[in-house]
Amino acid sequence: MADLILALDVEDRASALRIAEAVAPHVDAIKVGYPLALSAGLSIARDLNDLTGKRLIADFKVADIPNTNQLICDQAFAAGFHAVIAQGFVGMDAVKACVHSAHRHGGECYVVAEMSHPGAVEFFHQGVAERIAAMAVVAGADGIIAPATRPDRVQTLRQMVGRLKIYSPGIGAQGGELGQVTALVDGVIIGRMIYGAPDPAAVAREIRRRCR
Ligand code: NUP
Repeated sequence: MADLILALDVEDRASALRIAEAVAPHVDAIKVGYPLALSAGLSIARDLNDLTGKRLIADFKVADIPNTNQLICDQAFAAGFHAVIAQGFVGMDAVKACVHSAHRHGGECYVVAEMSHPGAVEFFHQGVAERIAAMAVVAGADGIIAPATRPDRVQTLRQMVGRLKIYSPGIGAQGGELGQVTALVDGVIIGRMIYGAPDPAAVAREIRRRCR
């Protein structure tokens, strides 16, 4: 059984709120990334909270020095997010700064171990993703992000992280198939296949049924 996380990558507040309200009964969490945060501002988190009551994940792929990472994560949690996504390649100290911020706020931190797009193989392979996943465990992260576009890699990374959560993007628009990953992961992150559909709520309902 995997959770369904909506990637709400629309670029205006009105569409975001309309889609979120319609889809909320059929998803477990909502992920906000740069497209929406930069267009609508961080206050979108409070609006989504009030409207849906769902867990909100800030996908800012935080990737700076430890001090700046902490400041970024503190802002996200102060705005009302419940979890942040950080990059792992910046190293243990920078990841720990995100984890500590998250846990101080009663939230969670997920670390990108390997990305889902084709170009990710240039730098995330040759053992890098495995090292990041292992480091995420030691850093105390709550989970990792691993690519639904490469179920074999999700399986490999599962061996590195044990019972840590794995959230997996890449289904639908990026070519990944739901049926190949639901049994391997704790949550699937899906954007365009849901918010780009004529009836986002109907699509989300069906995906969630298949995640159960
Ligand atoms: O490796 C990653 N791949 C990925 O697609 C890490 C991510 N955080 N994402 C995000 O997941 C991406 O930024 C987008 O918000 C979502 C996938 O959206 P879609 O391809 O389903 O539209």
